[in-house]
Amino acid sequence: MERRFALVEAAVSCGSPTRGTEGAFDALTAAGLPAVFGDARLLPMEKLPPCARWPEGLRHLDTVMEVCRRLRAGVLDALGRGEYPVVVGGDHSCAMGTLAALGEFYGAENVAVVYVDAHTDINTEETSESGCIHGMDLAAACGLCCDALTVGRNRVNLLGENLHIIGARSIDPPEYGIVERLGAHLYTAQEVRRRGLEAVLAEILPALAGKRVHISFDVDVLDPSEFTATGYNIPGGLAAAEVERILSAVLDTGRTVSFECVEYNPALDPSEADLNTLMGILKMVSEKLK
Ligand SMILES: [Mn+2]
Repeated sequence: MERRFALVEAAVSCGSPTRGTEGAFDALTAAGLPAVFGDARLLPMEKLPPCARWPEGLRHLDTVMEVCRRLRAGVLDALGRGEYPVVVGGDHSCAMGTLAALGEFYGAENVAVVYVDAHTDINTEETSESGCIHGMDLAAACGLCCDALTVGRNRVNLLGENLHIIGARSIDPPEYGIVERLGAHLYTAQEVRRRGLEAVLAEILPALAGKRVHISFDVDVLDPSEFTATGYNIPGGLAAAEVERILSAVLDTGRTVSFECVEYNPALDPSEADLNTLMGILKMVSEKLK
């Protein structure tokens, strides 16, 4: 049977310091993304205003959590209809909503995540220096954060041992300890270069056996020489060809159940050069899934 897709919008930027990522769904839709995913069903989201007040250490908490609650409902709706959710952020705080849906639908212990990102996003509200929630989504999904960062039914939607982060190169000192304590797997961009991408993939892919796999792709993993339309341009990143290799290798396992693309900021892309780069990557993803 042919796979059917749902394109689910996560209209949030205030989990990050930079506005603009809430426009990514509209930009990608205008560029033809629904057709790329076989005339996907669209689940657009109202653009909520950033809130004016928040508790200490949790910037724009109410808006971020409302987006995540709506996103969870959208992803659950897609899964319930047998559709394959393609979540379009938005900043990476939306991963809390996606993972809440996946953890509930499949059972937290059955979910594995391949997190392709320049960051590890595994601060808690205690360790974060910025208070930006897009740096806490993995800690929240693994149940390490306060109740205010819980989305939906489960406090834990992902076990650390099933988390594989690849391409990170901007990591806060406390995050190393959290990764270790959770038993998560971290492959920095430096390690990918030192060991070679294939050696790293040869460790990750077998670990996905028996799991329902979610790919969370933050465009900031790309090297700034190839992609700059995102909140952080961190040198030493991966080439687009390397990112395509990672995504296609994971998709080829046949184990993925959802895909997420975050942190593209069309406001920083007047020439649409990066939109074209991203559409190329997403076309490859859709071909692998068809
Ligand atoms: Mn990132």
